[in-house]
Amino acid sequence: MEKYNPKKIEPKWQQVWEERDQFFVDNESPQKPYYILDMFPYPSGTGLHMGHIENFTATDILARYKRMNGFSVLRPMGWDAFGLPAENYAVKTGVHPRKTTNDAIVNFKRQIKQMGLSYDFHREIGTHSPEYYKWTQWLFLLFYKHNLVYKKKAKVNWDPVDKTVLANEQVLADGTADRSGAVVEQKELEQWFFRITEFAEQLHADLDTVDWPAHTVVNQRNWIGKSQGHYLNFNLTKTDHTIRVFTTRIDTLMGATYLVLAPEHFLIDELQQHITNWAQVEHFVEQAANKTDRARTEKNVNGVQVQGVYGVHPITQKEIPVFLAEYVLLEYGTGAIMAVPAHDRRDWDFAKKYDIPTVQVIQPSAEDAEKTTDSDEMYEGEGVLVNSGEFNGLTSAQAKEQIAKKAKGEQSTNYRLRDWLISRQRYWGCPIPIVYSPEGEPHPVPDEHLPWQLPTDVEFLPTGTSPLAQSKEFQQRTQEIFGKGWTPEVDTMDTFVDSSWYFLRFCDPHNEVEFASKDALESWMPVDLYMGGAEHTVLHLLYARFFTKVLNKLGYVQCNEPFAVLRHQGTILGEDNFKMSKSKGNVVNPDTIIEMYGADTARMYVMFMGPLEDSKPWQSQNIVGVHRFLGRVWGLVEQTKGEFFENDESGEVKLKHHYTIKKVTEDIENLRYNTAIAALMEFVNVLHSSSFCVDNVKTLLVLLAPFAPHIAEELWENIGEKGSVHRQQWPLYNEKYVVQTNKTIPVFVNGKVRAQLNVDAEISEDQLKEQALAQANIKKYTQGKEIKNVIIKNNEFVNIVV
Ligand code: ANZ
Repeated sequence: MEKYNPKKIEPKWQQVWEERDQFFVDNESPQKPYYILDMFPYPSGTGLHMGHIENFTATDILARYKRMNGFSVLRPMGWDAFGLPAENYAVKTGVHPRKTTNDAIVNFKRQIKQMGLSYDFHREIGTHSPEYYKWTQWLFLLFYKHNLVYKKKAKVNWDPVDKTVLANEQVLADGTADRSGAVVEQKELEQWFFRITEFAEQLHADLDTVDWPAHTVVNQRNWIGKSQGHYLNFNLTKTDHTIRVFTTRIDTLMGATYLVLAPEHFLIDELQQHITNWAQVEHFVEQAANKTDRARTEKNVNGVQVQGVYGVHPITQKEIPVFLAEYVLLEYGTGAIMAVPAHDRRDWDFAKKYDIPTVQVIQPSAEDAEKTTDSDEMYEGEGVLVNSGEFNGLTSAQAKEQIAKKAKGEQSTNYRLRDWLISRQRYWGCPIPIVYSPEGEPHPVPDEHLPWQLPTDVEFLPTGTSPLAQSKEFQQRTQEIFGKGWTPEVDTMDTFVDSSWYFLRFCDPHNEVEFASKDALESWMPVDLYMGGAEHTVLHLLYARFFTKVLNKLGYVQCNEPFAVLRHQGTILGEDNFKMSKSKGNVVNPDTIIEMYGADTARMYVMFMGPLEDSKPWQSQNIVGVHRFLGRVWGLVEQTKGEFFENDESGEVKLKHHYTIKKVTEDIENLRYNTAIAALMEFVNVLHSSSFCVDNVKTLLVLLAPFAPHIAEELWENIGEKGSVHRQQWPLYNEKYVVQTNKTIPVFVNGKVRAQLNVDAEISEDQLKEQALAQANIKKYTQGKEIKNVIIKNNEFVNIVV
């Protein structure tokens, strides 16, 4: 008998699949279209990491399974190929980013093929290719035409080492850049923006329509930051000006003891003649201007009083002081607040520091008072009004209405979301297709000049201006086409723009007249399953949703949300339980694993490690176990080759056969691969210890095929079957033979056993609860009583607290 040798069979089948073009999927009337997408990788010089392997294997299993169930599966792969690492490498070594990137892509593809991943490489795209970025530019101009792109001077985070603008989330809490470590500066630059704020409400509301992990939805909502509140005007003494504030807590108005303006607020200059400490105010404004938003808002209560001017409380008509404070940001709400130190943590800290009176106006309910961890005097929740004159005794909700009426508050909804700044002063990105007339007016580059090519004659020196500005060819090209004195835009686009629409291009990647045809988009979109890491995806997901909504509104795509279902794989940690990192020396390299055990073992082990969405440590001895399992499968099938027994199976084998089909099917549908693999292992154990017929082996190989595609294909051939195992119909089970493994679960009411339930061992908690409450004897003990809690522990007992 030949031994299991993955080194021999894996390259063989990879070549056969490629020659047969096995994973090609056509756009011509696909049957049951199903779109499975991985977050496409940045092709880094270090190759695939374990996170990629986990992500791509998980979707590969589903893709292969879906094909065997008669679906036309769109499973593409491409490269998010523009970006800083390749450019920084060029700065250091002089090697052109295109070369570094293309070399990395070759390596990624080699590794992906070695893993036996079933991508349709006819649909490969790279965001750095002119065929692709032509359409990125076309989309930019479409947005421009519809007033969804604009240019304005903006204060930006400037990294003086990388010499580029950074997004807020690239600036760490201590005010340094996450990549270079430099202290980030603030700089005013003319920048291009996408008007994403116009879609804030839809981006918020439509989160109700997607099947995404709860914490990802929460992150999206937080980023959008919707809040309902009121605008309210405070008159000022000595002038006709008013301070307009935005507050979500107008019910606390009677506790407002001072007003605050952001240091950049326009009123400050207008009030200059009345301000008696102008020098102090001016100095404060200047020093605040150099700080990042984060440095200004985190644990910072620096401020200064604006002396000589007072606000007038709209209800009591009392004068209250006006301050400038770093924690109030110009860009949010109106850039001014009414401060209520008794009910807002930052106002509280600020008031303590500057000795401002505090008035408690909200009394928590007894229950809330118990829960709150706030200091005795500071309470941020809602409750009942006190010290509020005519409003005393009202609840916060009632008071919001009545106080708003009396103080002329205007109801309004606000969003924390800002417009998306897309200009980058870098080379390795998509050129912004804009040229300037000699007068400096921006004009779109006409469609016939797209792709507006990225020039190649640039030096990779970070000078602080965009590298494209040094390209002679770029300047000449612009003058030749548009005329003397015309100049090109030299900034490139944020690479998030490239990845905001790539999933649309995959539907129709070779289209030369449209970014994708309507038919193709209608066939495939939205993505049925989108899979990728949970980290760093808030913005990508938001931007992709924004693009989809714009294109939906303009009639280009039919769907309103791009990703119907989203799942995140958990992080694979090093053997030492720490995040894999070079410095810790705990990185497991996929190439080494394939070399040692083969791709089938690597795939199966990574899926067997634990629940897909959990983070879990690599364990060398366990991968050996998985490898041994595949060896057992090999031995079992080889040993019995041609010598199958009659169809008269022992009862146990038959039951296990049907049970395994059911279990593996349901587990794959729910991405519970670890338990599916465990079921396959049990099945093999039973087969080992009994006599069985050929049907059992066929079922085993078909069920194994999505997980370990090479060995399944080889053994399929070895037992004399025709055609690819991956083109077999997924097996069906017969309910009749699926024995439910039942168990008995005691049901307690207030700690006393009142019933015994006989249920399927895998019953869901909800069903279990329902069944327990429906028992006659349980009803007897719960009737007419309030059910306070139903505790279910690992489906071992139910305890009802009344
Ligand atoms: C009075 C008040 C009393 C507030 C209270 C809170 C608690 P969200 O929910 O995030 O929208 N605020 C408004 N504009 C601001 C700005 N530009 N910079 C910093 N803070 C600002 O937050 C809205 C609340 O944040 C507003 O409600 C305001 O403080 C503050 F017991 O007004 B509140």
